[in-house]
Amino acid sequence: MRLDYLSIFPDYLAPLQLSLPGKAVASGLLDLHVHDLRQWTHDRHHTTDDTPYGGGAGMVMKPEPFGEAFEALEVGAGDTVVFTTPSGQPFDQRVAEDLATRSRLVFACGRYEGIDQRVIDHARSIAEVREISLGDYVLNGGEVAALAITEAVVRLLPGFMGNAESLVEESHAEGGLLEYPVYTKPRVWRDREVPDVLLSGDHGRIAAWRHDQAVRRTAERRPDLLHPSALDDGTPIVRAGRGDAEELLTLQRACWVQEALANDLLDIPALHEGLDEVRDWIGTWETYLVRRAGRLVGAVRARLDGEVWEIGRLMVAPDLQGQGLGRALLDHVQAVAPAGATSYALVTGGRSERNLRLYKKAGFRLRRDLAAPVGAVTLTKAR
Ligand code: JCZ
Repeated sequence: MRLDYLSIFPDYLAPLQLSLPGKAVASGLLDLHVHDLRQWTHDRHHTTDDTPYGGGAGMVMKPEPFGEAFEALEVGAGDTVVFTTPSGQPFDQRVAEDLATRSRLVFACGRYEGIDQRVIDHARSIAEVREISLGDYVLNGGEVAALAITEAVVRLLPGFMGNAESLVEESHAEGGLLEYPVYTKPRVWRDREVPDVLLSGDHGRIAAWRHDQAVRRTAERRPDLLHPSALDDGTPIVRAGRGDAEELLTLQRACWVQEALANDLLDIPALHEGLDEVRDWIGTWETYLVRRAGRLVGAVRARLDGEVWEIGRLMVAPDLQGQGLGRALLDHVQAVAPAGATSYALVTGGRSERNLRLYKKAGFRLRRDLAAPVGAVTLTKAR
């Protein structure tokens, strides 16, 4: 894996050369490059920031040095550019696992009030972009967040410090529970004894005690992890029933407002649908849903029209887009197509770049020769 870091404080990232990533570099597993962003400035003062348009406190990072850096480093298709920002997607083990599959990560570390938005938009046009938050607190810059993300990702790489076994028994792999408490010698320390069960030699009792401790801790500290939907890994996709109509209508409104804005269309039929229409289509279309923490966050529907498996209303809650939920739903709805289907078809906004990219990645092709509503396009794929 190749890792690049763009920062005006490259010394902040010095720990990367030591420690765990350092060993992975020595072994050839990692190709790691820290860059001083100021090398892509041209004025005497190596300026990387300027005052914000529209006014307001603080300074904003100028776009040009980042643009030149992307060019000099040949950032392009297949690369993932990571912007660390408090307004990004919360970082967790799933995100780390996803990033660990990439061949190249480029960390753009901001300072001050952040980076000119056009840098992120531009990066999205040349590579894949992830905006990631370490958590709901504010750091002075992106460097520490980039370090944390790096450590979480690098330890997952196949071949890193014989991780194969050690990763199996982990906190968040362990049934989604927090870790049980651990003890070592001496058996008595400052009048505190190691729990007897751990000295019993009874592996069944030990496992049961540890599990019980893990559940207690989780209930006390992280009740959110005990929610039924947090317990299953992966993305369970379930068939919708009539009782899902209210939530589906809410999701549909959120998604179609966004779709209308993206396509400069104020009038999209789906925006005017009410509960009765949604109940109707749950009855006539096969509809599939994804929930997160009990909340409906994604849906898709399909029906057979002759030999065409007509897919529609692929919706992901606006705050959870870009995490692969749309792709998971799209893959699922294709997988459940009946035997009689010989092709898939779907309609989407002609200017919904992100939707079009998703469909094209999934093998769908634009069909200008086929009819579509105003502002929309039809895409098809052979089965
Ligand atoms: C740039 N301030 C980049 C990220 N989770 C989290 N907290 N704070 C950050 C962050 C703060 C920043 C910059 C200027 C990331």
